[in-house]
Amino acid sequence: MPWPRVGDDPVLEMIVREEIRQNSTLQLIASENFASPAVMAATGSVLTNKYSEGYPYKRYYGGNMVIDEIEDEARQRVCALFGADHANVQPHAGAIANMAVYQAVLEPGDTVLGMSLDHGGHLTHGSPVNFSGRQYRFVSYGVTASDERIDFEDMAAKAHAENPKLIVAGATAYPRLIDPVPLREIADEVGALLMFDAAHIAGLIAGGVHPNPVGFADIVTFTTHKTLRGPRGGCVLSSEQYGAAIDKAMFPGIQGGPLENAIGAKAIAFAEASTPEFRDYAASIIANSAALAKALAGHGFRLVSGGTDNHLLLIDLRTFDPDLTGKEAQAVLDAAGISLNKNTIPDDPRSPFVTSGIRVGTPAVSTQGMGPDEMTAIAELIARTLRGRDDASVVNAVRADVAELCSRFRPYPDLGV
Ligand code: DSN
Repeated sequence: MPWPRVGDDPVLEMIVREEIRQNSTLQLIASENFASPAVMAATGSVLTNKYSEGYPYKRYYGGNMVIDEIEDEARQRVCALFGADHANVQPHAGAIANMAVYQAVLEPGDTVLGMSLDHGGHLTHGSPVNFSGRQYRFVSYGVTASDERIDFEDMAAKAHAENPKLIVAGATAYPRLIDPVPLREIADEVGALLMFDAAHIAGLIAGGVHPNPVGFADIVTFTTHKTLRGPRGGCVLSSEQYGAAIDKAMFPGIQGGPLENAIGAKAIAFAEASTPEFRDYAASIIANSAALAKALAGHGFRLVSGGTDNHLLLIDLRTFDPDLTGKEAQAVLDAAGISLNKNTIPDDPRSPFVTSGIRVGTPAVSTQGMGPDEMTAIAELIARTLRGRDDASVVNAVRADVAELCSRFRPYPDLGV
């Protein structure tokens, strides 16, 4: 049978255009990365053809002898990587991983403590527009007004007042290290379970530059495609005590057939993340964030919390230009070949569709091998674009400089042109 090739289907040509975009523009979205060719080969492999509902050696379909080996290998590798007892590698996404945990340990209406979305949490940490906020009684904690770091005092007071069954830690737009020790202490004081959503920082933990919540949290969830640099997907780690309930919640509770192509790719990513090279990579993410923070502050941007300990920076644009919104900044930077996202800052006076901030991340540029000198250059490109945002010649000149920079650090030299 003749399979379609580039030229037969416009979508295949669109994929080539996306390869060119990724090779020639700057990817500063904090939750994105460049997966290795091995991870992408597994994602695009024949594993996509297989139905394997169930778990290794307990499937509802035949023909799973190889698939069982692959999924079991993924589970063993991720347990070894993070020192966990039990792993479920089937979640299609981080949101599904969190949903399965809630389904495993909560009843509808139970009280949960989670970080508020507009202080850096996640939709699944209790946003009223998300299933989490609709099915469970979430109470939010956030950051202090003074130093914009997690307000552990307020979290403890709320835990004592509300008696939550579960405390959810973790964030998507928080530039500081999250220490699992005070979280465990607060959970123990009120007899709550502790779930740590490590989606953003899983690679920093695997690379040894952030503390490992396994052993402190009862359950750890994460995505595999952010700092961990694997395929898109999720994972849940737990002690054996919660393993069976989480597995049952994932399948048959929520998902049907797992994406075994993604699971094969996860296994490869877990092996990649256990190498000394990955530890160097994780350290470079942190060093690059620090360099970018310093350079951006030098251009007049205010960094939420005054800096960064991780892979991202949250920038309050108002000191740079009080009229500049995150929405406008994202659009003009896109035109200049710099991809990032608008983001609310704590207690943002503007709506989440407009925002006063942008979020900037270093995982992808660090994968490309860029270092502190390139971070200084990127800060200058961002500042130049935003200062000259009304002048197309400025934006076009930056776009040319971005292309020149990226031509020296192409993530996929064999793809696109
Ligand atoms: N979309 C992810 C992020 O950008 O942080 C969260 O789900």
